[in-house]
Amino acid sequence: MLDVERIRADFPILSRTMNGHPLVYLDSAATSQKPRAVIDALVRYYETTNANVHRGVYRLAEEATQEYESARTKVAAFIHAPSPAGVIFVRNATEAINLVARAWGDRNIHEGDEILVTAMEHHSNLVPWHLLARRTGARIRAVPIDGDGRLDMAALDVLLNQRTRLVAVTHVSNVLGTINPIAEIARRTHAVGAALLVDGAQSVPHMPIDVTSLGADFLAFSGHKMLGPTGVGVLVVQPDRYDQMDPFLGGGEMIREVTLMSSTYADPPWRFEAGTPNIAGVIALGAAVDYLRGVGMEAIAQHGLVMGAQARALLSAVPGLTLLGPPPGPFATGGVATFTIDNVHPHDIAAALDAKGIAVRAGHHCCQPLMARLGLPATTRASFYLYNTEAEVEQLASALSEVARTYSPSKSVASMTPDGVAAGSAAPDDEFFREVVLDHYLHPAGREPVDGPVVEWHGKNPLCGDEVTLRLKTEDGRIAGLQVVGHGCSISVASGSMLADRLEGRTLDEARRLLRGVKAMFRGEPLPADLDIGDLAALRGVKDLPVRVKCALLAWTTLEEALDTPPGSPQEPHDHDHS
Ligand code: C6P
Repeated sequence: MLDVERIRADFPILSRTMNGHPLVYLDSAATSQKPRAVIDALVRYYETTNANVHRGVYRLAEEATQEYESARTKVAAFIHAPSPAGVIFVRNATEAINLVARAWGDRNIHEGDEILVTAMEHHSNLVPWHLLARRTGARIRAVPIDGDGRLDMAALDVLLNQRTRLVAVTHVSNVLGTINPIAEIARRTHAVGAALLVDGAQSVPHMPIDVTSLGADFLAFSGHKMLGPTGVGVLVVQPDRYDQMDPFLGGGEMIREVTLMSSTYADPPWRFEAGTPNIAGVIALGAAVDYLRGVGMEAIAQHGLVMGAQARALLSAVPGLTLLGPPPGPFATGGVATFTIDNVHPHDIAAALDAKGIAVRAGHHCCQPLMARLGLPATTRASFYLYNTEAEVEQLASALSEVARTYSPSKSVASMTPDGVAAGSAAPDDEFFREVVLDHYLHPAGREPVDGPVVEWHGKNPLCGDEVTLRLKTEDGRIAGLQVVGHGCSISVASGSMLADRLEGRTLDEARRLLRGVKAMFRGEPLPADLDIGDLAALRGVKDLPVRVKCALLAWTTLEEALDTPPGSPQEPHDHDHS
């Protein structure tokens, strides 16, 4: 059992308040908080040891080099790499995977070869392979998941074949918490002669890892998710794969000898660390590893299971809430609780929680193919780490119950509670904002169909899955009919409803003028004194929330395109992306 109160005392940020409440940080899967020991390591390096590494022939530079290389030894021991030479420092897990795609992939993957990914991969473990496939003519194939959010191992067997060169799979899903059976996947991958890359971004911070017994040829992870600073990540390479890799970035540090016409290269890992590395970051990552080992990775994994189980029990009692992924245990870490609530957009959930000081992530979590597989535009995710308490999970559950009540279709606006509100932290104390936005959200205007010839435009915000379709009928320079349909968060739907409200029956010039005014308002610019924006005034505060400005503008930028359509042009549905 962890002494969580003692651990919390090591994390200065956890004593902050947020929107008048103690901060409840439930977004460690995005990035973890940092203990004092890590912050001190950064500061100490700059105050006492700052010099470039592997270059200076003076004592200070030797000290810096020694600390940098000692962090490499710590990281190697942490994940049981065969030797520190197998540990390459990069910026993050994303760069680690891209390094494999370039240094190993460009040399070993050819036209007609197959790269196997899975339906639960983060974009970081998809896009580098898309790019590689484009460069080489290789083919991407994807292992599906089953209804419980687990990998379909029978499908893996069907997909693996003599053309498979690489299997790239996450160890733990950042959305579902699923733990993939890596050792078994490695056995099957190696049986067809392919290599295995494991994305350890969500596993290395949360459980004991032995890269060799996992059977991973490559293991990628990020320091910032395991108490370390941002800007430092790790690629672990098994020794027998080094000879299959070409240098990727060229420059200082990675060379043995350079003439004007050619160069030879340093041994790994330095061959893959061109230029001055993130010295302070690497040293502080070493401090993070010390901290995690001091607490104990077994105990941290156990704490994740306890948090996850408690979250599942409490959250499943929230009306309309559906949890995704397998329950914590052998098939899931418990480090994440990802869910949807009927009739409430994830952005609204996150904003309402923020108003209570609770930080969670909402959106597609950089897993758009997984969202498509689940049939969801977005979800909300609470994620836990060693400093989270059972009391925080209780706070989360009770705040979510309030959110569910606020959005229940039978809810009357007048009886809303001040905090658990749609618009949430856009203006947590602004009653006008809350009431007007929620009213438009629950009873949107402009839903009635428009008869006759219309111009139809479709707008989408892929960040959160918000969509809107405008059907516009014009007669004699006037808007004779306007239908606004779609789905999205409260701000996006309310803004579309206000648009319909304000524009029906207006001239096209008036519509353009209002459109310019609304765009100016979201840029924080003053409005012409004679421009009456009606309920739209309630959205003024959104200008301070850049992510939500996109939600608020979606219907308006879609309208702009509809208005700019030359008369007589084909009235075909048209997709436009306003991300
Ligand atoms: N996932 C999340 O909120 P970087 O950005 O390179 O440090 O990590 C990328 C990455 C790769 N794989 C997995 C499984 C991940 O979860 C992440 C990062 C964060 O889920 C930020 S999108």
